[in-house]
Amino acid sequence: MDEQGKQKDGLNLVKMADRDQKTEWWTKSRFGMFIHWGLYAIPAQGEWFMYAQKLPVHEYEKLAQQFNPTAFNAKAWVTLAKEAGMRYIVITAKHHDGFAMFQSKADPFNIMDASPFGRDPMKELAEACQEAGITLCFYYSHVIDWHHPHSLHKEHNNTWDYKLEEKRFSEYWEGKVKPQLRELLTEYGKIGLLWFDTAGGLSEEDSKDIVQYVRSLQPECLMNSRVSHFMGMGDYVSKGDNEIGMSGEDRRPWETPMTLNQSWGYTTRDQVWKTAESLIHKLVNVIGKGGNLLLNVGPTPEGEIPELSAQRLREVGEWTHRNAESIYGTDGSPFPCELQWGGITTRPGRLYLHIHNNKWPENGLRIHGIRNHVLCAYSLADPSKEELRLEQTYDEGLNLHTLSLQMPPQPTDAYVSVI
Ligand code: FHN
Repeated sequence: MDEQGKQKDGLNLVKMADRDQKTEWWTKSRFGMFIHWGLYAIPAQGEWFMYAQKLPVHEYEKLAQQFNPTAFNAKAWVTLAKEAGMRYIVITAKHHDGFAMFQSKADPFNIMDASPFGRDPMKELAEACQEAGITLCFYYSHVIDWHHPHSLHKEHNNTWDYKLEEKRFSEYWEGKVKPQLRELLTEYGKIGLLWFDTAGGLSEEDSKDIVQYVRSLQPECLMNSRVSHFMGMGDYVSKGDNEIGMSGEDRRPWETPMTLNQSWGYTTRDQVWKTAESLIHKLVNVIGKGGNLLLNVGPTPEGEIPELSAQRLREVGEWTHRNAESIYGTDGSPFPCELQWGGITTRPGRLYLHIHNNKWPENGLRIHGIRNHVLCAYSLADPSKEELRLEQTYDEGLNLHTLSLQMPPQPTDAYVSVI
């Protein structure tokens, strides 16, 4: 390698090390709560309501006058996140409808100035998170804003109130986006990450501008890759919605945003709910591939997380709490392939097998390729730590190491064994 190449490589290594250190709290957390909450909860047809109905701005603004979520209790939301085993919260500070769910001097279309509520839910959440040791993060729709006359996205614009050719993007960018980001990053304490969304059409220059801007305000605050559609931007990769992907696909840390039903914002129409069991399997799938899961709830217009969602999260929480050791701070599976029976996480000296109850082969589970001498195996959720029967063999002809493990006497639905 020539001198220039070496330097470049060296730089990349330093950058990777910096990145790993910066994202460490987040990769260790593994599981977060996504919250889509805004005026769109009132019509209860999801967060794209304004766009789908082509509702004029002056009509949509009327929702703000009705928005009075007096049942909102930041502590209750944070407690639920903790019960579920989630370690960070990402809430929509502003979604595509342009309504700020925080006090904003930059735009009067915000919860303090345009609604009768008179409270800043982001302030209350910041306090509750701080108290509970949960990291607060903000979702901010930086390109799509159907309320602002000058926001400009590649596809999804408010063309019923505003003419595309009259848009002056810099007025939106300098007049709303940057001032509001400043508010979010200076008024609410330390923010874990900014979750940007749908950057279609954002120029490379503006992408760099926003990254620099955030860094100048809170250097430690992470940004997801949706900050820009240019390759490699942001501190980690946001997968597509509900997309888990393959092991080793991303060289950077990654996260799957996932819905509990099929919607993000509160809706009464969609009643197709994932069961707690399937959520645990999705969590296993994600963490087994080394990623994070960001699981969404859509609170009601009154400010409550619907009981159907809360109930599922608590059930997932029973599992995450029993198996915490195998989740937080672990690495993904050393095997790049999909495993029929579940997933694997690791930490030095330990291999956690998350085996789905129905997938136990009757005469034991066989895993090929583990050369280390396995000392013992037991079910992590079993308080007595009773050892499971195991056998390790080596087939010289095939050069194949095989570990056979017998099923525990009383397995739960999705559970964990430790080796
Ligand atoms: O359009 C949004 C959608 O409303 C929601 O916020 C999701 C969450 O990942 N992101 C966008 C679509 O990818």
